[in-house]
Amino acid sequence: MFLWGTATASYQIEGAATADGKGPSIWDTFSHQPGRIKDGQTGDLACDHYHRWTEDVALLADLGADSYRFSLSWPRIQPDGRGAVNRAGLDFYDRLVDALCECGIVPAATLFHWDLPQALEDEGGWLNRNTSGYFAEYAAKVADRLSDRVGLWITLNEPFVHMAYGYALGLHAPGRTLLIDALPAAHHQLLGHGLAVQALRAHGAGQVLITNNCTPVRPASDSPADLAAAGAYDTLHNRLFNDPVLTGSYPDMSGLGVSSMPFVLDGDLDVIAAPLDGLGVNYYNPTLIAAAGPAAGLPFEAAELTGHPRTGFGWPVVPDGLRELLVSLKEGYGEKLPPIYVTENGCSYPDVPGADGVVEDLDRIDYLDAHIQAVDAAMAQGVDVRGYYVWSLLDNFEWAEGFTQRFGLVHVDFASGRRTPKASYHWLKRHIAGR
Ligand code: IFM
Repeated sequence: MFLWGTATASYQIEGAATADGKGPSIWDTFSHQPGRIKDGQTGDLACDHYHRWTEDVALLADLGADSYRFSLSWPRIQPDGRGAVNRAGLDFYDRLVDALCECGIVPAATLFHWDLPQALEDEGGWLNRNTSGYFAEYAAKVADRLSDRVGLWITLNEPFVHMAYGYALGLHAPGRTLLIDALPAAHHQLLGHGLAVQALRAHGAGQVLITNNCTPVRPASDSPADLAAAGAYDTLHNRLFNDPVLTGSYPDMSGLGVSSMPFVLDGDLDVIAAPLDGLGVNYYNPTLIAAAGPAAGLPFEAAELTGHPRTGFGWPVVPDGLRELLVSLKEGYGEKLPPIYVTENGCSYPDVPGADGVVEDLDRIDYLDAHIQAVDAAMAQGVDVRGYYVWSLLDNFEWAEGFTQRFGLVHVDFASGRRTPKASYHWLKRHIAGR
């Protein structure tokens, strides 16, 4: 069965930052630091989903969604990232999962979508190998309670983005600026993934995936320098995260100036390469890469991909990039590639309700229509795609951009919390019903 769904993440929608025993996450800390988030916003309230979740489940049911991808807030469940479960926190997800099942919606639960417990960050976060083990313990506790009803488990969301933005560039929590020295944060996330797969399976989980953010990489020119830079970027963004999971080995990192990775210990890659039931793929746009000047800290830099329409975020709209990506994964990994779930795809536009309250987000309809056609085209080329999740169900907290980027099928008035389905929601509802 092909699953039509929508996706969200805990810190982006839940609010209730300190409710019912929840501990602080690195995003609670980071968003309260002056200058980190546009307009000084935080996720303290966000969409207040923690209190309005029944409304949101009703929206999913009315949409006709087959599945809902959400993430669990680790510090809501283990306030310090280890030890005893905070019962109220896990109860929240238990009720959500029950309500989804009652509506016939398959819960797709992501264990980690970037809101690491601050207590673990205080010990080094993902730079500390111990975090991988704590992550597996958390996975076991959650699966113990929910695995009888959760249909799809996703260990990590976009470990590349968490490493790059959080540990290399400092644009996201925890705000570290280590450039290439952030690599241990990649490896320890992947090790945590592998250990969590074992824990999930031991505690009754069915289908287990990882979600990677993937981008087709294009060189800015045919010059040897740009070609080498594009290769290096492809290694860092895509292959560093797909290769170990799917093939049990890391790619050659020499294009990035990395000759050894001493933090990779014997046996780690066997753990990381545990067989999966699917690969989650998040696609937004291709990336154009040029060689960086000698003074730059990394050998590449992003160039502007021109000739395409742009979303409100300024991201190029390139639907065929999704087909190209899916086909290249099949060609690159062959038999080792499990079924693919497009676990995120979507766009932000500055949607404003009209005088009649209607949000006519026709750009989003065009965007979704074209990208769904791209998935169809990839399937026609033999790629085994099992699901498509729109990012996002609701307008929400877009990390460093605060509330300035609206990705939702449903408009949220952040002052009142009022939800208004946009024209794209009604379009997708008809589309799902028609398939
Ligand atoms: O909002 C994010 C999400 O948390 C991860 N993937 C990309 C989305 C849009 O930037």
